[in-house]
Amino acid sequence: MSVERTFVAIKPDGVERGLIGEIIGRFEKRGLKLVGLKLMKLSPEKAQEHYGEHKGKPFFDGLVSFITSGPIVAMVWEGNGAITLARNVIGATNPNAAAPGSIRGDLAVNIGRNVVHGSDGPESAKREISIFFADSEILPEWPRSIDKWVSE
Ligand code: D4T
Repeated sequence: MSVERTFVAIKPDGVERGLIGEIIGRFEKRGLKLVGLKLMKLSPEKAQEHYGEHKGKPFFDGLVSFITSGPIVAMVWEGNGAITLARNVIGATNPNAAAPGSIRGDLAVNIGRNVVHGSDGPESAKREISIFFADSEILPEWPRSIDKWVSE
């Protein structure tokens, strides 16, 4: 499994509900490495770009107004197979179907308030990281002392 980087965001509901520490802790504990982090308010333009694939769908306008309604926490996490791993930590899009133990399975009940986002593949990870972060805002490489205890 190769080392990947993935984009994860805590949505406004997660921030409002005081779940920032809880959510970041789950990725940390799993062993992923944080290489980018910022608290920000998303512009409608960036929100439409980020959710471009959903343009025209019935939930699109509500999704854009929700994601721009308050601060979000934008992050880049790195690790072996990080994209799939982060999706598993997050759980199914609809919290009703999300496995217990996942973020959505433990902390959310509604698809429109599912507290966190994670890239769904290598292309979207690359695209989303570039929407939210300048290259200079992400650590190029960060040798962490516990790395040898997380991956052989
Ligand atoms: P995000 O992108 O928020 O991590 O969600 P997913 O990657 O898990 O799911 P998605 O792209 O299919 O949906 C994006 C976003 O739209 C909301 N949504 C989705 C909604 O409010 N109603 C819906 O019917 C669907 C399909 C939830 C996540």
